[in-house]
This record gives sequence, structure tokens and C-alpha cells, in this order.
Amino acid sequence: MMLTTGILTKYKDFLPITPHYPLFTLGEGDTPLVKCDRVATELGCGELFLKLEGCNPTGSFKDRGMVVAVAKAMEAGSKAIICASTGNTSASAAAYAAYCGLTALIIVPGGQIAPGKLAQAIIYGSRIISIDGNFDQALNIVLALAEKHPVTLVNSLNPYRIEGQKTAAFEIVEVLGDAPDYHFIPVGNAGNITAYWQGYQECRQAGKAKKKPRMMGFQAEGAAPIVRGRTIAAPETIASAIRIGNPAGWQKAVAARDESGGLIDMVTDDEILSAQRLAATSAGVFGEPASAASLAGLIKLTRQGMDFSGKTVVCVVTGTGLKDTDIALKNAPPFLELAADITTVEKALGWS
Ligand code: AN7
Repeated sequence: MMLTTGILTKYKDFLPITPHYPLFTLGEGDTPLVKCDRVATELGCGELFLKLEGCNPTGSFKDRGMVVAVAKAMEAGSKAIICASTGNTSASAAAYAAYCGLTALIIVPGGQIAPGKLAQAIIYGSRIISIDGNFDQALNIVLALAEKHPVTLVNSLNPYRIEGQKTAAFEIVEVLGDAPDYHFIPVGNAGNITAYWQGYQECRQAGKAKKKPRMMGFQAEGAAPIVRGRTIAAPETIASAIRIGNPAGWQKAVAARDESGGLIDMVTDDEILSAQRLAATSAGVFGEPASAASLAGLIKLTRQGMDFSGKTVVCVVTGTGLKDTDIALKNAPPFLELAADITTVEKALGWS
């Protein structure tokens, strides 16, 4: 057995690492890239891979960026970090702060966080403030506080978050031997699409990849400011992680779209839920609703007649479904509840 390496050590030549930078890990990175032939056949695309970012230590891709941002905060002598969050950033910030002995201050939109994520922020011992408002309002408060007080902002406006998150693109290129043709990704605050695009560009520049993918970003229909070209004052979607009306990374996401020849489009809540179910029932992958927006996007474009035959497609599953079981249970078909009796069970199964 080898000691867990983590991305700081593995990718130190590509990260802003200096002699006083602490190299530590909770086991982030090195997540599975799962080939999903049944779904690929159903959709008629060449090869489909799901990148399982829910396998990171706190169950989402945020850990890649958080380990770099927290290490940089430590290096600078900071004692506290702060973020606004729809859930996953707060879970990650709380965990890495706990590991490093820092205080994590977390501001969340009241009643809009999936229970698993809130449980994480609580158990890791962060200081949580729930505001009567949405994520965009929480982010504005956090930005103002980080200007005035000695705390380090760890939302994706912190450039070290992007540095860490780009390593997921490195891993994909290492496994495939090149970049994919298409990279599908959910878009919320628009940090991750920025990070992957930067990662793919660096792979190309370093000669690790011959091509760059088209970046295919998907927002939820009720929270699609980039698609609509205007901020959304009251964003609404079942995919609470991406319920964001004024993304901080807006311009960079548009640049990633345009430079890559990709697109940023939207999917409905129903499309998100049915993609979540398809990944689960046809690939054994349970992602949270927001993370199913990528596959929902691929399904939508396929239905519209876009041809992915012969193409290599990666869909990022950004967070684990175990954070948000309420939604899966609410939409579940009823199952049989019987007496604890073999004959009764056999009869129900049609085996008698
Ligand atoms: C599962 O935790 O914004 O476009 O505060 O949790 O980089 O924001 C989460 C975002 C996609 C969108 N999938 O990524 C937060 C937060 C999941 C997420 C996104 C989020 P960005």
C-alpha cells in the first residue's frame, strides 16, 4: 500500500507551490473515469466516460480547489477561511480547515442546502451562518467581509481554487491519452468550467494532448443567467448546488465556451432528474441532481439531432448523490412492503 498522495504532491510542477507551501492531502483527486457503454449505445455516441468527482473526500470536485486554496492560506499565515455556498464548497472548506486547524466561516442560503452537505459543515466544526436570502446575496456578504477582515476567501474567485480544479482535466488526458472531443459540465458559479478549460489548454501546451475539447456547459433552466444573458434575481431549480443567478465566473465561462467552440445551454429540472436516473440505472453512478446537468445536456443535444457518433465524450459527475437523498426518495416508485414470510415474498416475486 502507498501513502495517499493527493494533488499537491502529484501535480506540484503545475501548481503555485513554493518552499514554504505545506504539502498535505485528504485524498483528493485521482477519481475514476468510468466508461459507460450502455449509455453510449443508447445515445449513439462513440465513447462516453463519466468522471466521478463525487469520489473526492468530501464528495465533490470542490476538494481539488480547496486543498490548494487552504494550503495558500496557511502559507500566508491566515487563521480563518470564509465562503458562501450552495453546499459543496462549504463542506469542503470545513473539512480542509478542520484538517489544518483553521476556522471555517460559512454563509449559506437558508433552507436551500441539501441535508448531507449541511451535516458535513456541522460535523467538521465550521461556524455556520444561514441567511434569509439566496446564494448570490450570501456571496456579496462574504466578498465584503473578506475585504474588511483578516479572513481568506475560498470561493472560486480565489484563483488558487481554479488552479487545483484544473487537475481533473490533467487526469482525464492521462487516462485517455488525449483530450476528449466534447467535455460536458454543469455550470453554477462558473468556476469549474473555467478550471477544466485552463487544464485542457495547459495539457495542449505541454504536449500531453493533441487536441482540446469543445466545452459544453449546462445550467438549470430556472437558474440560467449565462444562457439568458442577464442576472436572475430569484433563481429556482431542484438542483440546489447550481441555484445561482449571478455567477462570479461569468466572463471566464463565456471565454471557455467561445475559445473552445463549445456552448452553454440549459436543461429543465425534469431533464436533470431523468439524466440522474439514467446514470444510476444504466451505469451504476449516483450523482447529485446538479451533477446530472452534464449528462442531461448530452441527452438534450442528442435528441435535437447533434451527432456524437465516433466522438469521445466526457461528462463530469460533480458530486455524489448521497448528499441529497431526499430528491431520489421523493421521486422513487413505490416498493412492496410485506410480512416477513418466505411464501408471501415468493408469491410477490411471481416465483410460486
Ligand atoms: C455538485 O458549493 O457553487 O460552476 O457553493 O456543487 O464551479 O460553481 C457548487 C457548485 C456543479 C457548479 N456541481 O460548479 C457551492 C457551489 C455541483 C456543485 C456545481 C456546483 P461551478
